[in-house]
Amino acid sequence: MFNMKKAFITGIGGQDGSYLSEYLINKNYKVYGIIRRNSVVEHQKNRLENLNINKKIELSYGDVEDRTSLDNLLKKIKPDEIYNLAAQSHVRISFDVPEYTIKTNALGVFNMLESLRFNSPKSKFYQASSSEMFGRSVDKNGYQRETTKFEPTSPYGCAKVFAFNLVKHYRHAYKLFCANGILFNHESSRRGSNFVTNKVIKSAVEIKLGIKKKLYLGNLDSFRDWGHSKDYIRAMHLILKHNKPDDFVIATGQTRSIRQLCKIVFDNLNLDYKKYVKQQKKFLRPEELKYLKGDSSKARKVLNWKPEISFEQMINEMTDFWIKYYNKKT
Ligand code: NAP
Ligand code: F7E
Repeated sequence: MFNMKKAFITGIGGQDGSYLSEYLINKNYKVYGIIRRNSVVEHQKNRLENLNINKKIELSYGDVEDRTSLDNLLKKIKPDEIYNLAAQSHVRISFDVPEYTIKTNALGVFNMLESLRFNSPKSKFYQASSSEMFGRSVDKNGYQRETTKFEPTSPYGCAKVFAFNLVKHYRHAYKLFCANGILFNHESSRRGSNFVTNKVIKSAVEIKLGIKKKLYLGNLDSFRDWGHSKDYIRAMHLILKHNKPDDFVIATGQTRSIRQLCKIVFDNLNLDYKKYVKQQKKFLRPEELKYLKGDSSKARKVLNWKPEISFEQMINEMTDFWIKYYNKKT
């Protein structure tokens, strides 16, 4: 018990937070996290509830917009590692709630860094930066990498760029161990079902089972580089294990359009996606990020990281999840 490493995770109840907790507990870490108050108590720890690690995590109420809660916890815990995963993480919704998105995703990071600086300056800090920061920008050879300039196309992306720069600034100004993981899209059966992969898969299964007739989507012609969350949380840990704070792109290097995603998912269920997929205006964005394909050579070389779960395995895992979900219900 004596030499147990301590990790503090914001956004612990999210997709990545829940996988990261499991991963670190298996590595013998003591894991702390903050959750927000929810008026439906049963929803408070939804993703953590059924995990056998639930009892091993120490949860407190907290919010990255509430500096007092952060100060109290960091002063007491003095974690070895801090993973700042808290965010309003839905890009399209960031156009509906830009102020809340900016407060959490930009000012929330400022609160975390200030709290770290004054209460636990020896902690290593990981910031959940995003490929959404690249926006319109693609290098000539069709990839985005650490040196590609940022041209964000959403309130979400703009807030993440602010946070990215602040993290670098605190690294240089105060000599703190502050690192950015620039993660491309990553999915799993724990992904929110209003993100495109899980929305397409859940709906395709519902159509197969006769629960639903059509699937309404927005832009079918944007491209994304999709990996598995389990591979990406390993990268977060490696980034903090590295001997110096730095910034790393984490991506598979493969890109597919939403249309291709639909074809693959529906084909797997012996359905013709063209019969069921319709476009609806309300799912379009005021500005779209059209194309993402990440070059993660730096992480592969320096951190010895590479993705282990293929796109096809991920799609199968997510499809099986929804089939089992509906089988249990009937
Ligand atoms: P997620 O499932 O949406 O989880 C986000 C978590 O943040 C939720 O538990 C949420 O709590 C919490 N949260 C929101 N606002 C908060 C606040 N003000 N204070 C404290 N907690 C707050 O997202 P994810 O997919 O796990 O992503 C994790 C992080 O990586 C996010 O920062 C996201 O922006 C970033 N990222 C994600 C991807 C991706 O493809 N998944 C790619 C690049 C970067 P509630 O449950 O109470 O809402
Ligand atoms: O959209 C298109 C949509 O919402 C992917 C977040 O984790 O990754 C994620 O952001 C694409 C876009 O993810 C629908 O227009 C079409 O081109 O699954 P998404 P995202 O916006 O790429 C980045 C890296 C993050 O950091 C974010 O936190 O799919 N699309 N029709 C649709 N998208 C949604 N959600 N719903 C549709 O109906």
